[in-house]
Amino acid sequence: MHRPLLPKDQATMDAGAKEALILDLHAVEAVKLGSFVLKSGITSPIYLDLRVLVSHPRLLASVASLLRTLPPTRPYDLLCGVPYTALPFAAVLSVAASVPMLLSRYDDKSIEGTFTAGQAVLIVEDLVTSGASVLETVGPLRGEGLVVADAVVVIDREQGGRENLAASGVTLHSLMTLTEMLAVLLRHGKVSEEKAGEVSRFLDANRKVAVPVKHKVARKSFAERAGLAIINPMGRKLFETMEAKQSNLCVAADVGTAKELLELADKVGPEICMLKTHVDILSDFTPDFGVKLRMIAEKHSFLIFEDRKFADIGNTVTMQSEGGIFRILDWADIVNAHIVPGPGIVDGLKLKGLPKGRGLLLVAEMSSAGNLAYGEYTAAAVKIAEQHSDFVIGFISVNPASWSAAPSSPAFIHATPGVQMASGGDAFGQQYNTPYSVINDRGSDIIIVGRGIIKASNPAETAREYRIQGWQAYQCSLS
Ligand code: S5P
Repeated sequence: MHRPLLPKDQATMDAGAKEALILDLHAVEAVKLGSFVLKSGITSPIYLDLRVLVSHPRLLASVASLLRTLPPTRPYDLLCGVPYTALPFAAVLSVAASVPMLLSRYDDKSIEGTFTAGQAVLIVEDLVTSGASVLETVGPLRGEGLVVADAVVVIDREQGGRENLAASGVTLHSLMTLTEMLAVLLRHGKVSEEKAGEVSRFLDANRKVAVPVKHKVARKSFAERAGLAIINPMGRKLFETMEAKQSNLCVAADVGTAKELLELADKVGPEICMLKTHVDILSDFTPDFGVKLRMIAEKHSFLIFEDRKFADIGNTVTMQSEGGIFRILDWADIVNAHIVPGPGIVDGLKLKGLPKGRGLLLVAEMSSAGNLAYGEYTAAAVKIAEQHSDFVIGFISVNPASWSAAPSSPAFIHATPGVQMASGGDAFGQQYNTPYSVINDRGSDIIIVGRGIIKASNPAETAREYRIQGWQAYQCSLS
């Protein structure tokens, strides 16, 4: 871990160097006076545009070396500039201090560079008004498990950014405030008394600029997404079933016998879009199981998902899915697979599954405590799905809203296990979230409910309650 760079106190920063920088900024027209609408929406009589510094290497170097004098509250391992103006500041600082840098992309918020969760990142920014831009960069970094405690900035416009950032756990360290800058410009005759007064009055009137609330991007409806799943008939069918039955409930039929399973399927059938099976736990399995289950599925219009979680090389999974006692591909519409073996597992399942019109869910995340499916692993699942979007219909996921680094296409469906009416867990690390949290907060589409329904005294009635909860959460997420 890198120590704070030159741990000199801000107060002791060379006042001469700061004054020279302010005059230089004025000379290169980084400071403009007039009437300007800022990113935060307020109209300002002063505009600071530090982008011009890319044309002045000497000034760029001086800004970077002055930023090095600002002591952060904790040591850091990495630097990350807020796009775009501060990127060259961070780059120059990175080279001068030999501290590696990350690039946070402005468009999709993905992060370029090498890092591990738990490392501390120092944010580098040109100006802070409300702090919104800094927070837009901090969010995805924290989403990757990185620690962000400090931001260094050239100019603090003193308009609430320091307080807004502190409220989000980020301490702001500025080279100068707008007031300090104005005082220097006034002393050197670069601004009139009248203009300086106008700027001070403006600052006094705008001490608290709130971070603009980004409007939640409305999600597409299942009907719209059915239209997007053009090359994937099983994905489309699932979306259409959900829309037609107003159900995003999948029951996990984890019962011990085929007899119980078929009875349960008939009872909960009207409420569900999909029934999930673990065929290898049925003690009385017979070859006619699939035919019987398909009849019930047709009667109630739901899809059958065998939760086999294939995890072997392509050649083996081809045989496992088609043959053996269970002959899964004869009766299951959808199966799922881990991506541990790499994309060959999808090729293997696709070989026999695609001609039968079946679909595949990739296990991108898991619900159990301490599982290893996160970060790059999850992103790899998205990539594999995109490469096989004719066969992969979506994912087993837990928090797809957090996949900002690699968001999945709306043509893919997300099904989430670990759902009960109250959050909590079981004795083996299962972790439960509520239907509302799973669909509305975590951005999933389908709730997979096992014991919450099958252990209830009236599974049909309980399934109805879960269907209503899940569907209401979906409708809420559309508005
Ligand atoms: O990460 C996972 C993936 C799956 S498919 N966590 C899970 O719990 N599952 C399955 O969902 C699990 O095998 C079980 O069939 C169901 C959850 O059951 P419940 O009784 O805990 O609701």
